[in-house]
Amino acid sequence: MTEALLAQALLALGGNVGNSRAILDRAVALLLEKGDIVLKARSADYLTPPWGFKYQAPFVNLALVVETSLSPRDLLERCQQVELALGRDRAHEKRWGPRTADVDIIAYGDLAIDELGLTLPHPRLFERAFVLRPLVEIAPDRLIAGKTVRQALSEVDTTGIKRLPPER
Ligand code: A4P
Ligand code: MG
Repeated sequence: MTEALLAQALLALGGNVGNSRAILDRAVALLLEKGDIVLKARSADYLTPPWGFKYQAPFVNLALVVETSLSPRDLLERCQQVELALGRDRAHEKRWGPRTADVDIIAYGDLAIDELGLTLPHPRLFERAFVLRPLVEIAPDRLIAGKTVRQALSEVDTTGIKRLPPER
């Protein structure tokens, strides 16, 4: 019997419309539902000041380490299916504006690709404390483009980011 090859991937989730913690919990459950994405670690939830477009509500962000038998494209498609299932409406949202659930692939193994619709590692990762702060909790020594998550975090401004206590 041949086993499907598993890749380690890092996912970043965020949202600022509705009950974001409940919505992101649901997003995690939906990602794992089919069994081809296996959770290895989940960060706490963080409350983060809006990045990019500043005049909007704070976000809730979290990060996941997963293993998956899905290809990078299939993983992206799954992430987008989950966004849609949770009511994300790409047609009516502005870039970097409010959204119910955003699921980004931060890294997939050590793959570096820059294709239409999929860039890995995520192109804006090193500018985003809202990605790096949750991620350092679960993958501090993970190398992304030659840099550890810990080192990348030390180079961004984490002002205003708050770790949220567990809800239950
Ligand atoms: N895409 C390419 N590479 C990837 C990848 N590695 N992972 C493409 C996921 N998607 C990737 O995505 C636009 C397109 O990127 C997708 O169709 C996919 O094919 P999008 O989610 O609509 O992104 P966007 O809003 O246009 O831009 P970007 O930079 O991905 O922004 P985000 O991350 O979606 O920004 N502030 C805080 N504090 N926390 C947040 O979570 N999020 C946003 C939204 C803005 N400000 C925020 C936060
Ligand atoms: Mg996205």
